[in-house]
Amino acid sequence: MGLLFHRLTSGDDGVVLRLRVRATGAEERLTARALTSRCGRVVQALAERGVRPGQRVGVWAQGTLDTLVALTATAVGGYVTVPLDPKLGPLELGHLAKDAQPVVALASDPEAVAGRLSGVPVLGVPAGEAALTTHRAVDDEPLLILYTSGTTGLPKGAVLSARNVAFNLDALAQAWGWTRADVVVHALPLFHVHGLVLGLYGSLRNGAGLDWLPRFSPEVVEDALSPIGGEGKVLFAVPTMYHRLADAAENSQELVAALQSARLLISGSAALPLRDHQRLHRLTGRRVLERYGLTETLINTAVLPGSESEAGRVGQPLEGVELRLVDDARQPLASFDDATIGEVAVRGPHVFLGYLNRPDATAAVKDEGGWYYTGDLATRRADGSVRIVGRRATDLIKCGGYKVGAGEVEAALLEHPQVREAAVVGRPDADLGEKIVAFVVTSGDTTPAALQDFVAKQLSPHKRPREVRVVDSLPRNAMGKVQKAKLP
Ligand code: MCA
Ligand code: AMP
Repeated sequence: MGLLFHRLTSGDDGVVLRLRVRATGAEERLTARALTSRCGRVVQALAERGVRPGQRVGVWAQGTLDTLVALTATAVGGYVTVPLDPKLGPLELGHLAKDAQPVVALASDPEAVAGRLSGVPVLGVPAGEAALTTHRAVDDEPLLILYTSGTTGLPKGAVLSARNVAFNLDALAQAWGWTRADVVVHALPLFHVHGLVLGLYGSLRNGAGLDWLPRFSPEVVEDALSPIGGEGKVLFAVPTMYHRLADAAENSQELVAALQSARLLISGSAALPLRDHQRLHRLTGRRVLERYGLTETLINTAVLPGSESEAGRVGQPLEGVELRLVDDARQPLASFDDATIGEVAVRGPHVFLGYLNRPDATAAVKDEGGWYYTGDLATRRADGSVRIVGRRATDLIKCGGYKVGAGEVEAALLEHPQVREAAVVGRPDADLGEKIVAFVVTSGDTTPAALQDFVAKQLSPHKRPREVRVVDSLPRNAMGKVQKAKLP
């Protein structure tokens, strides 16, 4: 498999990274040659500070071109990258500092994050250039630690190796025909698989480059997709973004034309409702292709170009991905009838190394044979194509494509002095897929808005309940356990 990022080995003058901010009209670019030498300088600066390959380096994922440089440099330099959401709250930050213990963190605006990750010095992304003397090979060592929420407790750090990432990106390149002719456009955050691994690292391994839009709006996507005499681009987005694009396209021929110009429209991170599939097809004549994955496994299945869309249908296993459906005892089900429901289990070189410092949690999801149990419920057709129909854990909520554990939000609410009891659930929402709804029993005169703000400050704001309902009591069973199914 050779080196991790083919795009950096050429050192040509093609634009490899472009960043657009609609509000300011700003557009910044870097060529492959410039990116390579910017990375050389970052690696040099880390070495000057005594940071050695294999050590963990945090990168604050701020909305700048320098963030893309830092995330590329830590990868090619052989460090273990820990991407950090600049909006992490104190509950998450305290845990992350102790759990991942990065030796240093890079930030394009160090002042904005100084002191947030206790004990971790912050280094600005150096501006100069230097020869890049290291180039990460596809090895089995950790490349990334990505924090992901579970049903209870604090987020876990999923450790992914360079081989996990390279193998998966190669399989996606094959499925989508992703080549050096493709520029990816996305407006996703850079601290999750979708925006970072597929968007940035995928473009550096497979494609011509990435157009990154640090803030999503239909208008900025329209600008970025519009071809200037060149090839169509590939759009990566979560269903909430496609929903908002469909809304905006109802009244904008320019946006319709921009979407029509794309070579591929790819959706993932959550289910794209059939209604939005159909609306986008009606408006543009184009099909949105779904792919299905998890932080721990990267991408497992993808709908191939030219296929029809169907609710929940996420395509066939990628090349090299073993996939089966299992029953409650984790025994394989033989059915391919598109009716029998089982849990999706996967095996292959894309499955993560494990959770950082959590062998117990790793053993709960990955067995000795290498099978990873996703918790997602699905059916399967004779051609192997998978349809996701639900999820085992009702305490996992997918809101706007972000995974949020109900337990984490409940724990944050219970930190509030006037909250006596809290139960958090996901409720269907046309825009967000699922919205986070909290039922609380309070002992004072706090308001729903105050509790939303409170959670938005303790945790990343996207984990805040979009609705808070104050109730007299929570339904409980004889053992005192909250019965969430009985909540209104
Ligand atoms: C609102 N905000 C607040 C409050 N209310 N801040 C503090 N206190 C409050 N009470 C702020 C937010 O911080 C944010 O600030 C702004 O208001 C809007 O935030 P929000 O309402 O959360 O945004 P949204 O409009 O709902 O966002 C929709 C979105 C977003 C853009 C689609 O959900 C998104 O980017 N989703 C992508 C998730 C993703 O990448 N998932 C991939 C996981 P400001 O305006 O300053 O920003 S990887 C994965 O799932 C697997 C592997 C896979 O298959 O891909
Ligand atoms: P995360 O841990 O944030 O990576 O989220 C992984 C979860 O997102 C999976 O277990 C699925 O429940 C969900 N998911 C990702 N892609 C899709 C998709 N195309 N359709 C339905 N669910 C999806």
